Amino acid sequence: MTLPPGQRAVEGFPRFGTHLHHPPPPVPDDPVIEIAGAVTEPLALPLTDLAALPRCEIKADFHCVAGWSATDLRWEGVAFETFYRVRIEPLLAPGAPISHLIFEGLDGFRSIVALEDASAADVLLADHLDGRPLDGDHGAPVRLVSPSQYGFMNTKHLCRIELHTSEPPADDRWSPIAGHARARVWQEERNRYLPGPVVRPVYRMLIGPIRALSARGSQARRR
Ligand SMILES: Nc1nc2c(c(=O)[nH]1)N[C@H]1C(S)=C(S)[C@@H](COP(=O)(O)O)O[C@H]1N2
Ligand SMILES: [Mo]
Repeated sequence: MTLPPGQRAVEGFPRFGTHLHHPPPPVPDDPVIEIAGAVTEPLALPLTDLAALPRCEIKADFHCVAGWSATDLRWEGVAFETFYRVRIEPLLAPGAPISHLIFEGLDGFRSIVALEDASAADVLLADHLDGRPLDGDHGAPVRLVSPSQYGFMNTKHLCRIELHTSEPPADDRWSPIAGHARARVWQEERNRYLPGPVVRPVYRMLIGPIRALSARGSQARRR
């Protein structure tokens, strides 16, 4: 098993995120994905609509920028490329060449992903993990899965996709640990300003505390 540079395999699949100890957001009774930004008219797409699109399944490792990797996860859902072509493209304003998308979660988390990266064949709107519906820890009711990009691109609890014709400013752009704009794992694009290998040891120190806090808010733990 080969992992991307600077990654170490962990046992299982921990809950992890900037949500820290906060419990997962409640899933609305009738969840939607809002499509907004450079569209002729914003739309709230009921999640039940995903069932009308062809299903796909991938097996992939998951890599957090802090340095842990969960291996051999089986995700099911709809290929993002399909969703984009069938549900988003018809809404686009003419002459609005989309370059970036903002994926937003019910907890307010956001990831800014280049359309080129989101269009890769292994990028999914996933609603199942290892044969079971996605739980709160891993992003219920649906999350973005982009295995070739670090975890922070993989927005959980997805509720909104905003379309942009140029790169929007990142929320964390002034932070010394600002995430890389592409965040490709095999290129080790961890940090916006510094090379991946340089930030490895600093990021690794964050794993313990963030993991412990995230476990405190875990759905599994409160069951
Ligand atoms: N909505 C939301 N999505 C998120 C996060 C978050 O805090 N909130 N954290 C990101 C980070 S940093 C990582 S590593 C992965 C972790 O996914 P997991 O909790 O399923 O392991 O989710 C990403 N997506
Ligand atoms: Mo992460």
